Amino acid sequence: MNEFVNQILNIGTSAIAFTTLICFLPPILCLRFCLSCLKSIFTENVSGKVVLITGASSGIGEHLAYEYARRGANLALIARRRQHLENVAETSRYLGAPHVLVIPADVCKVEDSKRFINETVNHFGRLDHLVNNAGIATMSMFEEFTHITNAAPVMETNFWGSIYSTHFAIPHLRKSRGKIIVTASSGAWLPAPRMTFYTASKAAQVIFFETLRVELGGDIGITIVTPGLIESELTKGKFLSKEGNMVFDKEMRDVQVSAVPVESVDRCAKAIVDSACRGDRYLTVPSWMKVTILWKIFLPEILEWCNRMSLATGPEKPPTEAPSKKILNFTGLQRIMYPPSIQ
Ligand SMILES: NC(=O)c1ccc[n+]([C@@H]2O[C@H](COP(=O)([O-])OP(=O)(O)OC[C@H]3O[C@@H](n4cnc5c(N)ncnc54)[C@H](OP(=O)(O)O)[C@@H]3O)[C@@H](O)[C@H]2O)c1
Ligand SMILES: *[C@@H]1O[C@H](CO)[C@@H](O)[C@H](O)[C@H]1NC(C)=O
Ligand SMILES: *[C@@H]1O[C@H](CO)[C@@H](O)[C@H](O)[C@H]1NC(C)=O
Ligand SMILES: CC(=O)N[C@H]1CO[C@H](CO)[C@@H](O)[C@@H]1O
Repeated sequence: MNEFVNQILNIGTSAIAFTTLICFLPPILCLRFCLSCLKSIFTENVSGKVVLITGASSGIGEHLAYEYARRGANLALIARRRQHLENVAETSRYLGAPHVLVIPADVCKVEDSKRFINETVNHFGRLDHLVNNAGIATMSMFEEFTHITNAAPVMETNFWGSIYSTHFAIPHLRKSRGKIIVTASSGAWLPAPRMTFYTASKAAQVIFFETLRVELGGDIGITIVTPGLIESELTKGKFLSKEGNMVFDKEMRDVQVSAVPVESVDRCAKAIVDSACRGDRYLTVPSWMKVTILWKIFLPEILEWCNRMSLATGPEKPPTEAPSKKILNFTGLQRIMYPPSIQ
């Protein structure tokens, strides 16, 4: 019987899905538009509120701190490099953050996550926004990892790191009817070679927080951010090597980024805080990256083929021979497409 029902559904659902889409999509789009207008008017004022940012020592996290600071929020800044955090804290105070707490910690360690949430709430008495932003990337082919466990820190940082802090923050966010902001990545749906672990960790993050959003209902808002390419240490060429060390390699960066325009980190941070304050469910910056979702759904073979053709090289050739790097080199587009800070 169940087989029969499934057979009927296999045939029938496409037609049903199509008609429901035709009937429901226009009113839903209208409603969504009206709601987004309303949300822009009644946007959250974070002045005097408490915002915790992980990965605040550089890149997107650092500039999120500045953006929240300009709006008068109190900050708790988390990362491993204390001196970098102290510098970010000083600039944040100068920009308007009333109180800034610096807590050096490793998001991969569950005890550290417990401690920084606890310290923040003990110090400020509340927590309003939790920004799960700390993350690392890889730039090696899967087969190049001779010790496969060398790649484990990617999942530990990007996935587990954001989950530990969320676990300890939720009771406090419930009290303040607060928000969770997650810096995932467009890599969550884009199969970029040399980034298997990175893209997997980001896809895991996206579906985790989508599911959590259903569990939480309206009590805690969740904004999932899927950036394209943003000016930061990551796009300067910082990544986890196949030997398991954090390294800087500008040539490899050129291979991976190629002639794709890199968005300014200031604009990215402003877009994220605007979006979080509006209570958006999703944000993609730069917004043109959204078109790649359509490619993924309707032209997956072409997307995979283009990525393979431009980025991948056989084992006999060095990665710097990849067409993506050659295009960048021949056209001289780097000066136009990359912000000066990462050239
Ligand atoms: N830049 C892009 O193009 C881009 C695109 C899509 C998504 N993203 C995502 O954006 C987020 C921010 O990255 P970014 O681009 O701004 O790169 P970034 O400049 O390298 O910043 C990464 C931040 O994460 C922190 N971090 C790394 N591992 C940590 C750990 N175990 N514990 C605590 N903090 C840790 C780093 O600080 P310490 O080293 O001091 O600990 C640093 O502050 C990441 O999740 C990244 O995946 C970036
Ligand atoms: C935000 O709230 C603060 C006080 O909490 C107030 O001084 C400020 O004017 C508000 N800003 C806006 C844009 O409403
Ligand atoms: C958390 O804070 C409380 C004080 O509010 C303290 O008693 C407790 O030991 C702290 N726990 C951890 C793990 O830091
Ligand atoms: C435009 C550009 O960057 N050209 C470089 C291409 O690569 C050669 C050799 O690596 C460089 O000498 C050029 O400057």
